[in-house]
Amino acid sequence: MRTGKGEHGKPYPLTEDDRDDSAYRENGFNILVSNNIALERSLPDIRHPNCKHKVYLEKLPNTSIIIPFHNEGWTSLLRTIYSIINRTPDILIAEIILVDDFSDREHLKEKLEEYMARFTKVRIVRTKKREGLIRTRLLGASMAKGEVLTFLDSHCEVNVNWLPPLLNQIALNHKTIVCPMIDVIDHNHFGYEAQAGDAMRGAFDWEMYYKRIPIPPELQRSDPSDPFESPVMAGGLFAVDREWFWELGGYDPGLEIWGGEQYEISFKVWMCGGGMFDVPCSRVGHIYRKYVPYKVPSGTSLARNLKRVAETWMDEFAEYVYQRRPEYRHLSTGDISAQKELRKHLKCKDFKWFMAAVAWDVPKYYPPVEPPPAAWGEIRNVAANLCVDSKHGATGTELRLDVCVKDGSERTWSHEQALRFHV
Ligand code: UD2
Ligand code: MN
Repeated sequence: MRTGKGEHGKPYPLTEDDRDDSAYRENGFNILVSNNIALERSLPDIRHPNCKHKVYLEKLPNTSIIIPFHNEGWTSLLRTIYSIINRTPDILIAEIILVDDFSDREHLKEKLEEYMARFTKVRIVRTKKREGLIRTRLLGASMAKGEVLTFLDSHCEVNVNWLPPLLNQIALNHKTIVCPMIDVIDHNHFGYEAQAGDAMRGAFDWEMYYKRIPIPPELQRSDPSDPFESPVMAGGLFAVDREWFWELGGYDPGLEIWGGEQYEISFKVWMCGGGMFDVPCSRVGHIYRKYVPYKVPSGTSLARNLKRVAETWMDEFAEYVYQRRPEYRHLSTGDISAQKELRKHLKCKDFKWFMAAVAWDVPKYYPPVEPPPAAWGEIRNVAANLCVDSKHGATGTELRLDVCVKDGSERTWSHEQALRFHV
């Protein structure tokens, strides 16, 4: 019944002034728009219709919800909390732990503590120096008392009944990690919608870019709203049994600032006796940024994180990464003996097994050894007189229709792209 700008997840009508780059600079998304939308705005219920008829176990485990943040905007952080409080059965929340990764913005200091005092379940903890999102999540996890740990980014909006379907899957098998469908909150106008293709498997290419690929027919369920297996997660939004998380060694604490941790946790849950599912009846919106607004300390790099993960978990397949990223060969990973010891101790299967048993469909889209182009030419929609173009977007490589460019539209198409168009 709510009315107002941005309600029901509708795009906020932007004026020319709202579009100024200054609105984006601090957060990588439009904070003016965020400030003008209600903190408790309504969202469209875009779940599969079957979700309304699902029944879950009567007794579900409770969860600590852990939210790391570094210099998060005031209204985007608050909207995350309100969406959780308003759309989650209270009995399932053990606590909400906000973990401040050494922010310096004034509104995140006393003002935040005073504001959060009204929520009895919210705790605020702070790192003593900038740790990066991985060790910040670990700090939250180390203090958590809930039976399950649920991680979210600090600029999310959870949707209708998002939590029970996640907890249910863990209650059925405590060695399962589960992820919600991550919906897109537009960084310009805050419109809420599903990602292109919606329910897809998490994958990666051999430069270790995160990708999404269609669910192969072999894994499609008769009820499309049922959980399905996914080889790797996007990273930020997932739930895991607390004891199982620590049995798996948590995250590698040698991972710095941002990135790579999604592969580490995904590879290890599969290779060390567990599994991972995406749950279509659980939906959480996330603001995908236009650009990264915060500083990354020197001496840390995504490349180093990825090499740590590759060296620990990927065995001979790491070579495919180094062939595309020769500069990684000479990069120092630091000490990874504890990670290798953990892998031995847990008697984890090898990466060859992971590729054959779990990620067997990934090479169809991203072959480790690049074959010659699958097709050459222009893909034109004759009715619209538009051509297919590919562009690297926030949620992976996106294919879209664009005006046909003389010479430019005629190009080679990779195996993966040709597959999508059945060329
Ligand atoms: C994606 C993930 C993110 C993480 C990352 C890879 C989703 C929706 N998002 O990037 O969760 O897995 O890939 O590492 O799957 N933060 C800190 N300290 C820092 C930097 C970030 O606490 O030094 C916080 C930040 O406030 C946010 C979270 O960590 O709550 C993730 O950071 P992000 O939003 O910049 O990452 P994102 O969504 O681009
Ligand atoms: Mn994020």
